[in-house]
Amino acid sequence: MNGISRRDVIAGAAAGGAALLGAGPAQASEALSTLAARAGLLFGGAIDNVARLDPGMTRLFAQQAGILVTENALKFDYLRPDAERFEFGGADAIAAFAKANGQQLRGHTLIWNDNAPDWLKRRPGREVERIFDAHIDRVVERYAGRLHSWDVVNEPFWPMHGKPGGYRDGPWLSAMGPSYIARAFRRVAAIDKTARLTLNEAFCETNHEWGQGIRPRLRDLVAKLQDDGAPLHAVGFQAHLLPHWPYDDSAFAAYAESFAARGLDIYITELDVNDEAYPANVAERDRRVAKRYGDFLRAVLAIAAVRIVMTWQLSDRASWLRDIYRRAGKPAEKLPRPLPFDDALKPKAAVEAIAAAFAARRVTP
Ligand code: 9MR
Repeated sequence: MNGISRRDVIAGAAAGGAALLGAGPAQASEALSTLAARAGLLFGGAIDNVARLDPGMTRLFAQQAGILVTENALKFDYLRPDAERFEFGGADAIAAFAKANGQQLRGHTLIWNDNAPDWLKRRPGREVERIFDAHIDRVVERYAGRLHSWDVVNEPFWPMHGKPGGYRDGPWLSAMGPSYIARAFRRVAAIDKTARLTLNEAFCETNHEWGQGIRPRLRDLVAKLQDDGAPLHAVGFQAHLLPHWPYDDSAFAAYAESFAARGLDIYITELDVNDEAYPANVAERDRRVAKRYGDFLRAVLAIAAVRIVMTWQLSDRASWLRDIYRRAGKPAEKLPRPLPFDDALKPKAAVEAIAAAFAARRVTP
């Protein structure tokens, strides 16, 4: 992509977006949240406080999203810089933003073995258990009755850690073993009577060995939680799609449907498309990304139990993938374009593909 400047990229995508939606920029067209509602779905995206303080981004979220999710603000390490403090400012600001815009809000994520702060890692097991219970009580009480759903536990499995059962390693697993999962769900349910309690997992969408390793383990865990009477309402599939890995969307949809058959809702919680393997040409890259969104959504939206589709942020400008590739030294013009809206917040081909998948949904949820 030598010779293509950032301005060219933005101008090209903006022109493409306007043509795709026919009626001009996204602002003038029907919002994805409106199109989703007609398909019996909530559509939205992850937001952090950087995006919340960016006026263009806040307009985009207000226009397009019926539901938001805290990208980082409710994570343990963000809330708990040290053992004594709870820093609720970031999460409170996002909750207030959602309320002001009439949007629902998902809490992400209460318990995750990843990204534990050092102060927690140094505590003995008994103390970690006490911190776990007290953290859940304090955080869940604060937002009780205000959240659409909680990702109570995020990414329970990471077979690459080599732990028995394929569980993700970290302070909660070390202190309590896998029992921390049911314990978290029970504790949240005792406090928040309205949030849908969700188990959120990564990589189940792919046939890559990571997905193949996690899928049966998640299925068995959910069965056990339900057999034990743990309060679980939904399974979240993140869907950070990596098109250079193997996929069989119908096989994934059949897998997801097996949770629906157990009475659970299905949420697509963190959708984006890593365009690393696609051609450098921006228009072609955006076309391939759009096709991937469309193919994936058409397959999963055939499941009536799918209630939510959320992308991880809305605009390429704030994608987590940008940070990763920037740190890896990728030149600006090769940074990923994984989201429905471009750097200039204009709709890309993916918006049309998502809209078409919503319009084509033929289920009665
Ligand atoms: O997008 C998030 C990034 O800003 C954070 O640095 C990172 C670690 O907290 O988490 C990213 O979000 C992840 C999410 O919480 C769980 N699924 C994978 C997401 C992308 O890494």
